[in-house]
Amino acid sequence: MTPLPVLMGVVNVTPDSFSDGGRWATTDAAIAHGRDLLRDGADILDIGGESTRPGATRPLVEEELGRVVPVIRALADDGATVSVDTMRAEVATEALAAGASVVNDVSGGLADPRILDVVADSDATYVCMHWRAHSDRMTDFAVYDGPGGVLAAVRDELGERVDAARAAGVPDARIVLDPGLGFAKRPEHNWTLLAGIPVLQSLGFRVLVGASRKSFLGTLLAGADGAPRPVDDREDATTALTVLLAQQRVWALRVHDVRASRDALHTYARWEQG
Ligand code: PMM
Repeated sequence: MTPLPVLMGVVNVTPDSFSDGGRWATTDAAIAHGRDLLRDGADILDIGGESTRPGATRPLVEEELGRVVPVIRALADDGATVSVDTMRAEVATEALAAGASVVNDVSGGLADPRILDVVADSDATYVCMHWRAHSDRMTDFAVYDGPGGVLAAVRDELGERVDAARAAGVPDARIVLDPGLGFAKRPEHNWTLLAGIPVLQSLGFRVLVGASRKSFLGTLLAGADGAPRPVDDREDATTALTVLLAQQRVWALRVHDVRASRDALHTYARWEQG
């Protein structure tokens, strides 16, 4: 059997993330949450200090550093594999020095191109996500009118980001691609991208997907009054996607409820054995 996806557990050290804003906003709460996720079966912990929910404004670099560095240091000292969710070269540098081994850049090097040099000068894995604009403006960029629609655009734009990473000296083996669900994407774009994972895999890189609790699931599960399903009630849909994406042989899944996805993968693995 091909390997199961790696589970990346989310630790948002932010007051305002859409999925869990404020719940782990202090250093101690974030460290304790990271340890809980490890016990639940996380393979990687993804520590972020900038909310990317639609409309969010950016923290100062000092604020972002103050949020993530102590959490990364503590969890890396525990022996965890730690990822930093940042678009900033300075934050990536400090995170790697504190023990992170994955740089998860939701802008794919567009927000701060120097981050590619930081990654090239390290041994870090680079998660290169499809992105078009910062969160305060991204909904204006959710337009995919070209030939092949959203799937061709995301494939081609990720290909351009791969070229930039290669030019900075990042080897292919350290690059992971991510379609960036919800980032300048409307619900129908997300579903098209999920159905087109093999097209993105055809670029020849590992693929990571972050679907957990996102608003397109809230739209899918809207009540009879049209109100989206609240963010804390999208877990069953998220877990269904965990199984479907495991069948697609993605390399990693970025999830909030690691235990639910771990149980789903365990069940899937047993099913595959027959
Ligand atoms: N989504 C969010 C944040 N970081 N990183 C990657 N690689 N892929 C994603 O889809 C992604 C991400 C936003 O979700 P959150 O507010 O729950 O962290």
